[in-house]
Amino acid sequence: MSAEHLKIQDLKARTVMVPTKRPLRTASGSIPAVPLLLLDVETDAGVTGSAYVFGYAPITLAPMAAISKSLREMIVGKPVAPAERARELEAKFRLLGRQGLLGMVLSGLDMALWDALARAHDVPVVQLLGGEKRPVPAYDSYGIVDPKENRVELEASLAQGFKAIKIKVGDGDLAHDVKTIAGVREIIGDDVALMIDYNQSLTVPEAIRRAERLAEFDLHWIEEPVAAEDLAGHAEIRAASPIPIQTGENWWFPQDMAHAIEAGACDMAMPDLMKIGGITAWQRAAGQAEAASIPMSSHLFIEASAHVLPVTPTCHWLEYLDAAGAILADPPVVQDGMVAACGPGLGINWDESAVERHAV
Ligand code: SMN
Ligand code: MG
Repeated sequence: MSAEHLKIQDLKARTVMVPTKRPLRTASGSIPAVPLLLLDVETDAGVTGSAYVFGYAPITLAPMAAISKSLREMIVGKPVAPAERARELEAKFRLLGRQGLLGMVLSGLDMALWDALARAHDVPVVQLLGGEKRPVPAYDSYGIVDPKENRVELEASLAQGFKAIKIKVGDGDLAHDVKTIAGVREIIGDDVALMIDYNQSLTVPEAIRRAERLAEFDLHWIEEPVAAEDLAGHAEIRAASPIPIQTGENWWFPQDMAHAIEAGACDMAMPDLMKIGGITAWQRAAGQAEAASIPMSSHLFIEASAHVLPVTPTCHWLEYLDAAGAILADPPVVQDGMVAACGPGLGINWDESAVERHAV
């Protein structure tokens, strides 16, 4: 069935607050429950494409639902052609710019359109992108941890086969970070990769100071040490740091990625499927990472990330942080520390009773 003959019939948006299995505490604030916008693109072939948008804070949900309602009028009757819809909507909002809630909804729409297109062909999205459902190495992503309190959980991650763990740090001084990291390293051993994420909480001099002091722990990366938009700051830290610098979850569309690479801001990249512009834009970001020989990991969006990472030339890690599992009929599965794409489509099927229970 060609995309020409698959038309958008409706766009439905629902909002939920989803409990997370783990407290999502970062040095720049906590997310006690996950605000999600659920998008369903209904088509004239009776196929529905589904995706979700991560709202970060409850305040985003009503405006994003309202944006979805207005977008509906612009796309109903048009073909399910994600790249063409993205091109059209980018042009339409050129004066406004897509950074912020509009871009988040547009990316969610892009993911739902790719889901609909793949479902209409009864294939997983990764296959539509020319790839295979190759399992991708995943790291278990924690919030701020206390090695003593979280020992059992960390050991359970290892038992699940994870070969990498990320923890959030920066909630105290350097001595506190050293104590936490040493404690986690003692639990996971030297053969499991350990990443740390400062969530933009340091100054450049402090980040350099901490990177130098933490070199003994063989860290896999230091993530977002300073404000995401401080590319020069990231580059300065990277030049001084004995530990690779990771960033990207806050890049808006491939243009931001180009600026970061140009600034020499990072050794590794981890675009967020929602902020980078969905599956359509992810492919363009992946091309940039390949050209710059930068390993590329995902941020959140486990289900869709499992479809785009296998066709990402510099595929690195999939972040396993289960934001939507509580409202999915079949949440993503980790097999020996790897995650494989599920289909058809993105493999996102709502657990409707759970959606109802968590509706806001
Ligand atoms: C993160 C931040 C905000 C919400 C979820 C996750 C974090 C990460 O920066 O990289 O996991
Ligand atoms: Mg992060």
